[in-house]
Amino acid sequence: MLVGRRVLVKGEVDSTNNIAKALAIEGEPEGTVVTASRQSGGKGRTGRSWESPEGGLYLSIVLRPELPAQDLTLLTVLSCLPVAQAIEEVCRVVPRIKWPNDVRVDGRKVAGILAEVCYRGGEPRFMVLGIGINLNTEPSALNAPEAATLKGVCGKEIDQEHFMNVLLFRLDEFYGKFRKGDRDLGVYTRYSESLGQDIEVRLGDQKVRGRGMHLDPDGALVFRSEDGMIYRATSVHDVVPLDRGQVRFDSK
Ligand code: BT5
Repeated sequence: MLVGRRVLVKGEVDSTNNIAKALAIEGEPEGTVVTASRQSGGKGRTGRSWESPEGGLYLSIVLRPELPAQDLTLLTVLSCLPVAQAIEEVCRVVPRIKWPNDVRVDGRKVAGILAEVCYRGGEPRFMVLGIGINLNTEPSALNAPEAATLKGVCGKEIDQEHFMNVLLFRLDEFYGKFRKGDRDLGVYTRYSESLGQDIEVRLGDQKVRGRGMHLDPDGALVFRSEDGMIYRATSVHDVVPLDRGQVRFDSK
């Protein structure tokens, strides 16, 4: 087992992604997982925040995939799959994946993924895959109107340790296959809420309505807009330059 061979369990932190990044810079081998019971500065993509009160699951994995940059984008997109599978296995509901990084139940977000790829000298050095799941979070503690919690969905408290074990097993299985070139796009498509569906995609400041067609090999979502234009939506992970003088993150 690679993913989860070392698991660091923390109380409150600013962001597990920041801790995992700091460890990775110091040479932490891949597979290490950092979890926390709360985050004071949980991060979403492009500067958004991730509400992280007690009861949720917050974890970040150090990965060193040695793959070209386009594969890292696809890896980010497809990593929703093991999260959805773990939820299905434990909660007996079938979640859907909204491209690029949302896992939803009945149209409400229960989990999100933030991958940060750190480059040095133009080359990807490592990737931190951060996953936030509203496990036993009290809905009243979440200031996110479209959120749902798994406790609410299942109608009972989820055993966090069991969930974590299932999730790490699924992530390890997924990552092992991905590194060998197995992309599991068929399985992904079955969980997708974006492929073959009518969707609305934000492109910059614009919202475009259309129908999801397929994923390009780099994880971009290809869709046809209502006026017949073909679009490629990209940009699924945050890029963190690690060249000297440009590193900025909080490590606690
Ligand atoms: C995400 O961003 O969905 C990525 C979330 C990743 C969180 C994990 S937790 C462990 C690791 N450490 C971190 O600091 N981050 C990662 P994005 O697609 O940008 O979605 C953010 C949006 O989701 C917000 O603007 C809110 O609208 C909504 N949101 C915030 N907190 C939420 C929550 N707990 N549940 C559901 N939706 C939420």
